[in-house]
Amino acid sequence: MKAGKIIITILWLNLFCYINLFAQQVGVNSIDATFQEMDINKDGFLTLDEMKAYQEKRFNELDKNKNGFIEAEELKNNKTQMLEKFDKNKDGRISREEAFEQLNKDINKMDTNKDGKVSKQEFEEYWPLTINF
Ligand SMILES: [Ca+2]
Ligand SMILES: [Ca+2]
Ligand SMILES: [Ca+2]
Repeated sequence: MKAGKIIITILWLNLFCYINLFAQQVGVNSIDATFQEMDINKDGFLTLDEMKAYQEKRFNELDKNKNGFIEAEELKNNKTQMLEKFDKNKDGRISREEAFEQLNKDINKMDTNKDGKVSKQEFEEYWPLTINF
C-alpha cells in the first residue's frame, strides 16, 4: 500500500471514530435518524429554526441539573471536544448563547450552496464536524 493510501485510510478511520463519539453523545445511531428528527416539516431540508429546535431539545436533555449550562460532568465521553468547540468564554461550561452561536456558524459552513437551508447531502458531508448535541 502506498503512503497516500494509508494516510487516507487513517483519516477515514478517524472520521468514523468522530461520528461515533457524537452519535453516542446524542444517543442516536445514524445520520439519517438525526436528520429525520431535525427535519420537522419533512421537506428534506433543515432550516435554522429546525436546527435550533433540535439543539434546544438536546441542550435540555444534557443539562441534567437544569441550571441553563452544560457542564463537563454533564457531557459523556467526548466532553473535551464539545467543550473546546462550544465554550467561547472558557468558563468550563456551555451556555445556550454559546451553543446557538456555534450552531449559526455551523449552518453557514454546512450550507455549501448558500440557499439558506441544509440539504441531506450537505448535512452528511458536514456531519463529523457538526454540533449535534
Ligand atoms: Ca425542513
Ligand atoms: Ca447544567
Ligand atoms: Ca462558557
